[in-house]
Amino acid sequence: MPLARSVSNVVLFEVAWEVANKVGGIYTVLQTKARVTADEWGESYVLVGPYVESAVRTQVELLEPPQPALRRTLAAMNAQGCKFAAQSEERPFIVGHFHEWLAGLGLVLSRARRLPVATIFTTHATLLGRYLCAGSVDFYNNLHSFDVDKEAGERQIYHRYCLERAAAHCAHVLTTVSHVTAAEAEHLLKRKPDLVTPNGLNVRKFSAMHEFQNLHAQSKARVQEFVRGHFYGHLDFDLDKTLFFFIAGRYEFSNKGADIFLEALARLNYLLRVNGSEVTVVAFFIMPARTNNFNVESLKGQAVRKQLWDTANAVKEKFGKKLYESLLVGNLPDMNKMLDREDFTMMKRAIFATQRQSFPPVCTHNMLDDATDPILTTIRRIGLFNSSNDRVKVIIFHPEFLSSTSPLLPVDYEEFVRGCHLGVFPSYYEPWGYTPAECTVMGIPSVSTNLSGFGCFMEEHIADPSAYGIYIVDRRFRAPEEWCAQLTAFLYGFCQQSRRQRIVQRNRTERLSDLLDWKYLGRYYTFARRMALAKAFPESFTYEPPEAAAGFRYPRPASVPPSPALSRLSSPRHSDDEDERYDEEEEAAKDRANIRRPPSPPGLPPTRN
Ligand code: G6P
Ligand code: 1S3
Repeated sequence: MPLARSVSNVVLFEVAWEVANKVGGIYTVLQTKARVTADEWGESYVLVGPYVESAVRTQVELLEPPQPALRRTLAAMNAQGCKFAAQSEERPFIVGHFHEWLAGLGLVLSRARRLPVATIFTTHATLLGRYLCAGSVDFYNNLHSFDVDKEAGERQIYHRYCLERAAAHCAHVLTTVSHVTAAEAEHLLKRKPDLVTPNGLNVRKFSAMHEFQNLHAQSKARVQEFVRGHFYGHLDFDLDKTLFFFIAGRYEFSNKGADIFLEALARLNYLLRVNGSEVTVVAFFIMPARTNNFNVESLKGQAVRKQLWDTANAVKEKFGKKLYESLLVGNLPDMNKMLDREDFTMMKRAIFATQRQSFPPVCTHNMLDDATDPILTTIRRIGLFNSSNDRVKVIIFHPEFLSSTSPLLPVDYEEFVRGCHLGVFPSYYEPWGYTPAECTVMGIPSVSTNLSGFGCFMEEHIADPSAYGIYIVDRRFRAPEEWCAQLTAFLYGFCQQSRRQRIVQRNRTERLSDLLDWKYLGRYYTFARRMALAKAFPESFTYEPPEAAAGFRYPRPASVPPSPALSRLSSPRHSDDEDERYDEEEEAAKDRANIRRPPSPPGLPPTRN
């Protein structure tokens, strides 16, 4: 039963810099969570964010506030600049949920002024953690021993750090997005979070089980078209045996694991070459950096492809017309006369345009910091230059977002992900990590790490993650050389799968979607609000902690033999012969029956009156 229906005099304010203001992952949290929160709270749910004119015009519908108390407050705020006046006759209970240090000031002031507000602070990372990891610090092994004030001071973030720490300590309830970040907060902010609130998504359910597989095929065709253009003159590999890997996210070279991905790609290139593999891998890097637009060679590639397409169509038209005319008069066509000299000249010209002296570029844009860019300098060091011998090709995109209006690759991010085979996110610093989660709900396998919130969450809920296409690199207990070796083994194992095995694996990956749905994960936010109300207003609310370990538990897929010896292989573990006997529907039905599901969402916060 929704909270709002019974406790009608509670209002929830959720405050963040990224409300209707897309900066990064917190925007995704708030935007995707809005529906389940509004279902629970109805009109007693208010999101507060910065007024960004362009965002307001495109994302906000301006309405009169329904609650009289809120109307009066807003009118008073308007009249007095931005001063807060909570003048309400009904005196509703208020929950103030603040995200990140930028919104933390509101929380600290609410407490300093002793306002009757139950406060929650959610930190999606720690400032100091992010800064320390971006340097060359052995972060996780030294977490307990950093001199936090000194470190924050040296990095010139002391004022921000103090605000974050004050908000964490002032809040009735402190939450963060994963157990990894909970440990970090405990040591760097000196308060252990009361609750972990993992990030969810709105999961789109298809009526037919294979609809998302069809979407993969359609989107892959778009990516293949782009690759045809980009590699013109060097298309000496079979696109039907080409796999698309990608990494995407904020451009933090080592935090996001772009460094070990490149190293593993170099090793994969070697392995595919020496083992005479027919597979080619195209690896995309989508990380925003400073550029001054597309480079000429990349644009030319797509123009050449278009010209070849137009030429082929023109010849086809003429050929078809002659064929038709010949059939009309009852004759089989004379094949030698179907194409004339002009046609051959046109085709030769088109082929001539595909001649190129250089290798296809590794980057689609002119980089402003070309000489120092960490991805480009690493590529120069490891020598992955898209030469014919290379089985691994690299393409780097540096636009802010992929866009369906791009002259190079006209697809949006979702379509691009669906068209790829594997997302690779071997992060060192990743409080949660939406990118592999998004892959999962689209049925695309991914690599993450046990230093990312997502990776740990999946390890916790799935008996054999890799069987479901969730590969987790151990960056916590192993040395750097071993991370690279393990990542390379995952990538090489993936390349050895047959098409049938990839299809099976995508089905399994997509089956995990429920786990990442706000319909399930929204309950952690519900718990946090209840706890805050009970701490702030103990005379009116009580709180019972959620049952321990009451989450989902996915067993090994029904058709995977549970032998540890076999689990060393990349999954799913079918030979092609076994694939013939494999029945997806049957496996899905068996798995569904075996999944341990959490109890239904909690009901009302117990009230004392
Ligand atoms: C989907 C489609 C199949 C297609 C397959 C390609 O499953 O429904 O028709 O053959 O994708 O898979 P691949 O892993 O080779 O891109
Ligand atoms: C943070 O954004 P980031 O990419 O800077 O918050 C996200 C939402 O909680 C989280 O997914 C990500 O890991 C954090 O790092």
